[in-house]
Amino acid sequence: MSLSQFHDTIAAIATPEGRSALAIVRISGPDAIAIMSRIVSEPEAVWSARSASAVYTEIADVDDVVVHIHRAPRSFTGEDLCEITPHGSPVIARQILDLLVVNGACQAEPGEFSRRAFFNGKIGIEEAELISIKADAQSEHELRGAELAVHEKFERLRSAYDSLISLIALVDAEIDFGESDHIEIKDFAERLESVTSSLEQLIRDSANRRSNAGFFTVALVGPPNVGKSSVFNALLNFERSIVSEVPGTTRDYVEAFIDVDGFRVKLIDTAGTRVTSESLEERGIQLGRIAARHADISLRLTEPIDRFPTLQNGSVLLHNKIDLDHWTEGLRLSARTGEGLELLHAWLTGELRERSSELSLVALSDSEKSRLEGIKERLQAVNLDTEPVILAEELRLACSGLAEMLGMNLSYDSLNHIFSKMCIGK
Ligand SMILES: Nc1nc2c(ncn2[C@@H]2O[C@H](COP(=O)(O)OP(=O)(O)OP(=O)(O)O)[C@@H](O)[C@H]2O)c(=O)[nH]1
Ligand SMILES: [Mg+2]
Repeated sequence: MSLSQFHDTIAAIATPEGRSALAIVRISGPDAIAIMSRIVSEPEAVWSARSASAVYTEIADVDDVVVHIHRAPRSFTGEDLCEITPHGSPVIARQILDLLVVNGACQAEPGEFSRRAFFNGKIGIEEAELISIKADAQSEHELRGAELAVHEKFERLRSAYDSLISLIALVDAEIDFGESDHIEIKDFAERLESVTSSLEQLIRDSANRRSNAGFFTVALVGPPNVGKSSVFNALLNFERSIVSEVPGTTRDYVEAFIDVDGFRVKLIDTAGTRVTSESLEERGIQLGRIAARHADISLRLTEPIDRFPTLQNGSVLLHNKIDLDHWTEGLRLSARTGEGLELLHAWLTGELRERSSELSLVALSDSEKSRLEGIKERLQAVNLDTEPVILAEELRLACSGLAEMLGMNLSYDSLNHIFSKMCIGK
């Protein structure tokens, strides 16, 4: 039996548009199984299917599909839920969704399946936030980092909440039994101060968080012909940027994503820097400089004839063409023979590890930050000399703000904020 508070049935494509072996279309709600059985060639099989079982059937003129049937309340949303798996073409998935809608389902809003799961008590607020992260993460490190950030935030909020609850319990006991010697004022003040400073620390840590948008940027810079495009292609393992012995070959900057030991890296090949009278080349050089300035790591390439390389704000020297002359110091490689490429990879991995550990662990959204500021200020304004009844009320108000951030008594607006960030079908 469904305990769901929702009366309509929603449907959506849960997989991204594009080529894939299989796709998933989801339908959830009180009429999910009835609507499902209207569009398949074996309705009885769907009707009588046990929860968490699969039925292989056909949707006429569309595709043969597998339907996983989950009955309320034993499903992700807590409602009757079917997951239809057709072949991967987006055209097929869309035809199935259209059929479900024609037969009575509504198109789901972004995050609506998770919203239902939350309201029906199937997932908590932390899990809901993690679902969104799991759908968006582009690299292993981004995923792990974001998971830790969410976990850390909730841990710290929970700990502040628990401490406040125990302080409120003390004041309540004072109100109920009048046992004033139960409250040690000095101890009480210290405990309250420790909650306030833990919230302050949380806000500070999140302000320090350096966002890297899920990837690091590495720019290859230097004068013409040192082999920037050759190193770029070697790291990509693909001929993406044009290489030639003519200085000034790269005019624009070229970008590509690579994976460096689980880190997602945007690699940028730039136009060789030199004095030129050509306005197009000059513009290309300027754009390259800007890209390099914003990069996390800027690698300044040299070749044997480039004797006195100029290093700018934090760039790192990388000697190329060691097949022509031998360098004994620093990072060195030959894009032509591949010698030193592995060492460059290892060096990059080390640098990225170090930089990612600098990213603070806590992630607060702007609205969470301002709510926490409000709670902190409320706590700082608490007057311990006041009547216990008023004191309890002041603490309760601050505590209810934390409760809301922890997913208890959430307002409609804050829920919308969380779920609307998710994709459709989640
Ligand atoms: N011997 C040797 N030649 C190399 C090496 N790397 C690149 N070259 C050659 O150096 C020349 C310039 O290479 P590019 O990769 O186009 O150099 P670039 O720095 O991108 O040059 P611009 O785009 O003009 O700024 C080409 O003829 C390459 O084949 C290397 O490791 N060894
Ligand atoms: Mg080039």
